[in-house]
Amino acid sequence: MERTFIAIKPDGVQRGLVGEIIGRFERKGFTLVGLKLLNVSQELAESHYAVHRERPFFKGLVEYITSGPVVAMVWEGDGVVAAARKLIGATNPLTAEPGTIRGDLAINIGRNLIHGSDAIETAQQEIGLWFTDAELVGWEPTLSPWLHE
Ligand code: DAT
Ligand code: MG
Repeated sequence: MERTFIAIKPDGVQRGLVGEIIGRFERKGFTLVGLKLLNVSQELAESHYAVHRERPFFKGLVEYITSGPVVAMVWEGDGVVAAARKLIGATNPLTAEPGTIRGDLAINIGRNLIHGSDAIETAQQEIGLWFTDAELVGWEPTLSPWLHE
């Protein structure tokens, strides 16, 4: 089953939007299989954002993600990687569509609330970086027949 890595960044936690954001994934019908609150180390932040290492915003990005607690999650479901990106919206919240998490709840690219893996391979890599196998819980929601024909 397809899985993706989602993180509510420190602004989402500080602004009290954890429940709001988790609720959107729950209401869509995806299955939560991993969840923890953590302070992100410099090392984890730099590994997570390694692809952006040469970008001018890299230092600020690492400072932002390490600036307070983050809610790290793994969500499961058919097509969850791409669908989560749609729920999240465009990187710049000012251009993100209304109805998306960033479009509804944020205004600044440097405070865009949430991370979501951009591809299936990236998701597998990020899940392995943030979670151990023992921290992931596979389960079959009893609601499943009402979500899948
Ligand atoms: P996304 O988070 O939508 O996957 P990304 O992977 O391109 O976007 O970039 C990672 C984060 O880096 C993004 O959430 C916000 C920040 N970022 C991206 N482009 C930026 C830019 N041009 N200026 C400032 N921050 C930027
Ligand atoms: Mg990205």
